[in-house]
Amino acid sequence: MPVPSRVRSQQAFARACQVIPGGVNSPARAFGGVGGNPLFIDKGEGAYLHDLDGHRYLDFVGSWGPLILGHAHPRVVAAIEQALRRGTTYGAPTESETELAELIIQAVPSIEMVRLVSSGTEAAMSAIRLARGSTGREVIIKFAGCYHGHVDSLLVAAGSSATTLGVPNSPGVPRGAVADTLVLRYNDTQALEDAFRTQGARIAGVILEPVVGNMGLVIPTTEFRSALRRLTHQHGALLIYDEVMTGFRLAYGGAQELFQEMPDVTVLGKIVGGGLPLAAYGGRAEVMKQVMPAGPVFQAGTLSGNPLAVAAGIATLRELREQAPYPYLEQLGQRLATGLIQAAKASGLPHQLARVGSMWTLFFNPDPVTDYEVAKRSDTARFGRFFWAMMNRGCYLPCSQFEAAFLMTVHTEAQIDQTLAAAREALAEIG
Ligand code: KE4
Repeated sequence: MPVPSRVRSQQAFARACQVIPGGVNSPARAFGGVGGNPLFIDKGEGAYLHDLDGHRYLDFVGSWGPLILGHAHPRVVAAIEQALRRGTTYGAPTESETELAELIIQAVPSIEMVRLVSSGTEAAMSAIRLARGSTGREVIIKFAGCYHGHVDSLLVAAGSSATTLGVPNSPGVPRGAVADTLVLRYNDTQALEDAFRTQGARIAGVILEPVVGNMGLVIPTTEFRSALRRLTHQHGALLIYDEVMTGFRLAYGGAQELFQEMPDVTVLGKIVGGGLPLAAYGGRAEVMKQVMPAGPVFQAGTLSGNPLAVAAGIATLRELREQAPYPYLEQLGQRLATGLIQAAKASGLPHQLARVGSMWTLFFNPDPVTDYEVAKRSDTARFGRFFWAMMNRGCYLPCSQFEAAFLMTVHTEAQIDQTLAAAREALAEIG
């Protein structure tokens, strides 16, 4: 397979490396897990990314999840343009923030009140502060391989690029910051029972990705999910669903709608901002009323509820509510998964295809991936070769085995079939 020239991206990367650490503004984009240099993007259009060298790619990253409607969706663009003409930010409340809050509350079963912030990290950080502040306790349980942004106290055995680049526990995170963070194995119900039996009275909250994207896709067992709800309820700890990736993705009401679960606090991001910097945390009113200025738990932000991001979020949620694209996304996901499994079987390569709706991962792993230890046994070198073989065939996948890929409402069955044809060739090539 001829490798297309990417000289403009290489020149842009070299220039960026002079002034930006690693040439990127987030390590997840650094291609550290697959080798080579990141592509520099000229534009996105619908299901496609265009790089500086004029190559077009079917996009299965969607900016790591936000772009469920594809790039530059007309309704989202129009909403941002309209808001832009009235200014970009006021540092004062607007009715549009209330409108987005109402949309979120209508959509997400467990949310009665919500605070808007600017990133998933900020939302997760605020959610654990709220858990500690509202319970008066200090221990937070997280699960190895789950990623909740780069807040110190959760940057322990974190997934996503903290794993891709092999730095689960980053320098600069002081021991004190993680002294009250208890890291357990995902899907390990016994370990969860033991933790609550021995330290239940100290546990402020448990935070998890209800379907993990940051180890690659990992699905919770029903036993694990019900133990989470039972034990947190029994011991007075808050159950925090980090739905930054799954919110509005797996269902309009997120994973908690899919699983019919009711966490105490939900963290949202990505889709809820329609591709602009906006995230949120919300939950039961009695808990959220602890947040300042209604209550004593501090949290603030200059651009929280930014009018442009709110406009993009409202347009996105309205489009999702009206179009209800989840059956279509499920149909596309089934088509893709079936074809990938067939292609991987034909190649004879050890593989696992994990999928929930429009989130999926092809693991190069002989064993079903149920937790971080298993995920880390995946053949990341082979994943890297697959990544580039697909890229050279016009398919832009997440640049790490430890990331989920995403489908968009603008993907078509023909594009899925095109992708499967590329995958058959790519798997044969890397065999
Ligand atoms: P942000 O601070 O990046 O907006 O959100 C942090 C976050 C929180 N929770 C979950 C479940 C997440 O997946 C994320 C961010 N996801 C990564 C990709 N897996 C974002 C990509 C990046 O870091 O550049």
